[in-house]
Amino acid sequence: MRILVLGGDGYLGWPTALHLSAAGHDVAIADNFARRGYDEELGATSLVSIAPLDERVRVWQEISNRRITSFVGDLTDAAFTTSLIDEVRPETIVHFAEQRSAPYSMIDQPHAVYTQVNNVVGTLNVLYAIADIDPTIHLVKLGSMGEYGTPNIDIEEGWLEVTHKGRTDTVLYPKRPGSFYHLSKVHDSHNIEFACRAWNLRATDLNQGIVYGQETDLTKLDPALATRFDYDAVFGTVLNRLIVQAVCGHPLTVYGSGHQIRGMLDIRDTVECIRIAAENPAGPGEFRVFNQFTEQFSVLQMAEMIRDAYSGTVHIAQIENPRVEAAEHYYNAVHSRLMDLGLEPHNLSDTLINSLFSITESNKEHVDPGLFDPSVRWKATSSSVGPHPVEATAA
Ligand code: NAD
Ligand code: USQ
Repeated sequence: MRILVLGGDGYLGWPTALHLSAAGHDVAIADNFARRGYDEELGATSLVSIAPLDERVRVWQEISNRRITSFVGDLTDAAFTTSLIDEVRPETIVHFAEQRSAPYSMIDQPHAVYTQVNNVVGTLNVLYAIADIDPTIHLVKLGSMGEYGTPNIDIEEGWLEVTHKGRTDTVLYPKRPGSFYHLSKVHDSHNIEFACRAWNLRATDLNQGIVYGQETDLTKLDPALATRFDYDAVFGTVLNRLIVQAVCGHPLTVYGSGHQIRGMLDIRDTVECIRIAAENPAGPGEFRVFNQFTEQFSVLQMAEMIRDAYSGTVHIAQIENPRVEAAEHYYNAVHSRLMDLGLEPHNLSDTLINSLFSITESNKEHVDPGLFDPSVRWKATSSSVGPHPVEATAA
């Protein structure tokens, strides 16, 4: 099928575009390079160097003889979004294209506003373009497990049956997320569910857990196909960060008790989940929610697994938590729908952890230890300096 990957230059969007292209789909991608701009703003870079988008696409075509068409533009520009979807005429849109860091959204007022405008307006523009151009397009939207927060009851897949004063209804699962970024995903989910109800659109909201890993079979084929590997305190996700810290001899930055539990998945499972969701579309008018993670761990458990797997000495530091989040909580999230559709998960193992150790070892001289300690606190600040994503230039 024809698939448009929005955010196709990102950590997950690029390997997903490769995976879908290799599976025989006709893939186009769009991106505004905002993620490369946050690097400039924060003075951080991916530990593994990443090629410009035009080079990535060219090398993939040389290796696979398959073409990925690329477009450069901003989804918050409604005219761009509409003309993009009109030109590509996809059967499926996979939407990764959002500001995705919780700490970035909590830097100050301009970053919170930027995050919510970028994410909510971009998604609204996509919904309007689908409704105007072709309501049969299946939207596969990346949401987040963090939308749910840490409720004291089991987390269901998107919907909850509630009996109240003797009457029963099925309602969207109540959300209590922990950052303005995660809240942007909740707002998206509500907007998408409404668009399915009002305009008969079809959508799959993938409430994804925290992704770890840096390689898929396809990104390994050539250095120009590599995806990002972030370890800084704003964009690095927890397991990737702790691995780089272990190799560099820095104490592992466990925030607080480390008893926070999160759903996790391997990047190889992310790309496969997207393929499965795309090839098994939601029905007309259906707002479908899958919880996309494979295992759950506490942060401390992850730190201990890394310490036990590493050949050198690893010190675990339980530092003051810069975030506002529950330290001790119940966590039991249903995640069966992707397995029912055939996902065969890669569980976190010493083999995977060791492969991340060796990726880090080979790039160790580029690590900036100044990026390890948390730089953003969840207290309210208002500053006049806002985000400045790089200018979009033609790919
Ligand atoms: P990423 O920042 O690496 O990729 C997002 C891409 O979207 C970037 O290339 C960025 O330039 C682009 N983008 C952002 N705003 C845009 C706009 N307005 N117009 C066009 N392009 C825009 O992030 P990622 O880690 O690949 O995450 C992809 C998606 O998956 C995000 O929606 C994120 O919230 C979600 N997600 C990620 C994780 C994770 O652990 N990385 C976990 C759960 C969910
Ligand atoms: N944490 C530490 N030490 C660190 C970094 C993080 O203890 O050095 C803790 C945090 O306090 C938090 C947990 O680890 O409790 C996860 O933090 P994270 O930065 O890995 O993940 P998070 O902020 O939740 O965001 C990431 C992605 C986001 C995605 C989300 C999935 O950046 O795009 O939506 O994971 S989920 O967590 O399921 O919402």
